[in-house]
Order: sequence, then C-alpha cells, then structure tokens
Amino acid sequence: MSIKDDLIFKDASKVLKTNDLGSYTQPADRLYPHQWLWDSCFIAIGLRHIDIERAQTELTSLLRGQWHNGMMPDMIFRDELQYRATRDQWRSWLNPYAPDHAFTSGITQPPMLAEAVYRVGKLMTLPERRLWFKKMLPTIINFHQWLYNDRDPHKEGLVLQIHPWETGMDNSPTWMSELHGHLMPFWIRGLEKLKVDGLIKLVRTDTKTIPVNQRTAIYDSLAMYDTQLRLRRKAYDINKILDHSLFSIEDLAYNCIFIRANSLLIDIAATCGVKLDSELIKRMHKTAKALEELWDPLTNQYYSRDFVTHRLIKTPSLAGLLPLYAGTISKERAASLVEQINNEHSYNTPYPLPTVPISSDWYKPDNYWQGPTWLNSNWLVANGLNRYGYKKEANNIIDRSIKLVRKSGYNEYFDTYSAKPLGAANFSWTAAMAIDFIYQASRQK
Ligand code: 2M8
Repeated sequence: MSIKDDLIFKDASKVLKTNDLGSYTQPADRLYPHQWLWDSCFIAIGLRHIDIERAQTELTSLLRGQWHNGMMPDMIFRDELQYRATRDQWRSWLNPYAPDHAFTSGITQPPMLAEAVYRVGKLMTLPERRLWFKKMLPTIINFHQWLYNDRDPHKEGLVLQIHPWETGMDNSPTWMSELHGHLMPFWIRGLEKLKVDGLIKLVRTDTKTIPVNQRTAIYDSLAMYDTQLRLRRKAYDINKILDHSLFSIEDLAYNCIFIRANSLLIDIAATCGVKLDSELIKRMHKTAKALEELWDPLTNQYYSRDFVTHRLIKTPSLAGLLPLYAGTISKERAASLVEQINNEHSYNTPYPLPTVPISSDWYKPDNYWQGPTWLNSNWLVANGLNRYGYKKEANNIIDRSIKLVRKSGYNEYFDTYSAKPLGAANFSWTAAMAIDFIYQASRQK
C-alpha cells in the first residue's frame, strides 16, 4: 500500500485543506484564525509531503510579518473587520520596526523556521534546494541576529523571553509558577478574592468553544493579558522592557530550539555557498555552551532560568527533554533524559509524551500545556532521540502518536492515558505531524 492510501494521509490532508486560507494555514477554525509562526513551520513539515510548492508558500508568507529589525512575530493578523479588535489590542504600529504591510503581535515564538526550511529543502533536487535556501536565508539570518541583539543583551549566550506565549507552551508550569510567585498584579489578586470567575467567563472568547478546564486558568489568562498590556505600554522596545524588569526568563525549550536552528542555519548557508559573519558564529557556539549552565546536578535535569537572577526555575516539564533536540549535550546527559522518557512515573504513558511528567504536582490530564500529549512536542523529542541513536525510543513515540490519531483524530492535544481528544478539533499541526510521522514510520521498516 502506498502511503498516500493510508487513511491518515487522506484525513490529515483534508484537515489541512479545510484550514488553508490561500497562502497560509490557520491552526484551527474560529479559535485560531490568524497565521502563527511556529504553527506554519510545523504545518510546512507535513505539507511538503502533499504539495511542496504549497509548503514553500506556507513559509514565504511569514516574510510579510517580519519586522525591520529582524523580529518574527508569533502572530500575523487577518485583515477582515471582525479581527480588528485583536490587532488593536496589540497595536504593533507603536514600534517603529513593525512591518509596513501587515499587522502583527509584538512578541515572537520559537525559531522553528530554519528546521522547516531545511526539511522542505530536503525533498528537492540540489539545484532547487539551493534556490530555495537562498530565498529564505536572509530572513533566517536576520531573525537569529535579532535574537542575539535584542534577547541576549549581556552576550551570555542564552536568549530571553518576555511573555509565556513566546515559548509556544503558553501555560507551562515554568512560566505559571513564576507568574504566581512574583507577578500576579494586585488587581488580579483582588478579582481572585472576589471570586468573579463566572463574570470573567462571559467575556472570555476561547472558552466559548473549548471547556474551561482544558484552557489556561482564568487568573493565569488575566495575568498573561496584563503582561501583554505592559509590553505594549513599552511599545515592545526591549530596552524599556528590561529597564522595568518585567517578566524575563531564559526558557529552556526556546533555547534548545534556537540551538538546533543555529546548526541548521550553518548548514543552509553552506549549501548556498554563503559565509556567515564570524561574530554570529561565535555567539552560536556560546549559546550551545551556555545550555549546560541550565543543568541541575541534584535532579539530573535541565531547567529554564530567571534572566535577572540566574536562578533555575525547577518546575519539571517536557521542556526538560528538549536538550535532546538541541543535539549538543553529552551522551551521558542524553542518557539520563532517556531514562525519564522510559520511566512509567514520568513520561512513559500509554500515549506519550505528557507535557508535564505525571508524577508532578502540576500534572493535569485535560489542561492545555500542563499534561496532555501534543504531536509537535513529540516530533521534537523523537527527532532528538533519533540523532542520539535512540531509535527504539524514537520509533515508540512515532508509533504511539500514529495510534493516537488513528483512535482519536486530529485534535489540538490529547489525554495521555485514554487518548481522549482535547482542545480544538481539526487542528492543523496535529494533521501535519501525523503525515510526517507516517513517512518516518515507513522508513523504520
Ligand atoms: C496557543 O497560543 C495562543 C497564543 O499565541 C493562544 O493561546 O491563543 C499555543 O498553543 C501556541 O503554541 C500556538 O502557536 C497557538 C496557535 O496554535 O495557540
């Protein structure tokens, strides 16, 4: 049987077609109507198996949102009247570097672009690939250079994030524990005491389509909104933001993805015969080295850390496995992460990988990035495991992800024990990752 006859190929292609808005794919109808940065990257990785030109368009359409200083925003908003409120909430135009012909958010997302460009290129002939890489190279260089300029102001190696949404794992325990510990503004604490959840629910849009227990908790959402308003007040200017010591964390997942993206950038540039700036290369090496500062010998794990104090934020989450994806850690440290993947009290569930280890107090079976299984994070971990030679573990994640969608369809996330579908239905990156997984599985044989 050809892969194209597999029901997953057919059904997942349908999901991507339904969410196709022409030059980009919305993550899900109604709940996520705009273009998101890392979504489009994961989507292109799946789309390349269906239509390589459409996969290229998915990525080139991100270019219109890039800021003049190189920043790639997490969201590029749709133009129609009904979406004006969201763009007005962000007001990207307050910053002089915002693009001239697109309305965007004022924050970024994990730099998956190099990986997506590279994967799409892998399915091309060498001459085609060179042309493709040449087209995308300046965008990736400018993006990575911006990350160093704006997000590593002390040239320490790691890049910082200023909003939980920048990590893509919105309510992950790392960020929520910091919100609770330090940043919950007094007005939100007041509302919490008054117990006005019911009233807030009336104005909240995401819970109109998804049960409230599957989304970010009400007061966490308010705190994220408050953080966004504070960033807007500073016109998304990093100097002003850091002067006022707003929320800033060197997020583990983000930095691991950045390290991998840097090594792919070197590859892409070499294929084009372009020599990268030596200062940029030095900074890339420093980032990979600095990742080791996030290792905690007491618990044998990597964590995110506070940008200002350098305190490790020791709340475990799936981010702790992403140093495998970075690909620069030692074999010994990789082995200790693999132990957790195999451990039935951490990540080894019937439908792995839970986004929070099941033994953690933070683990919630239904709640967004605080427990359920997501296919994009499975893709990242499986990719890392393969590169460290853990084929059995990688194949296990791939096979069980395939089993998951065969059983439950293409939801945004899933219960890690029962495979119960959670979040939005017909979610684009779930479909895209499922397609890529069936191709990977066919190569295992
Ligand atoms: C979720 O994030 C958005 C905000 O950016 C939201 O909560 O509304 C996250 O899962 C994020 O990773 C994803 O890119 C986005 C769209 O799928 O949704």
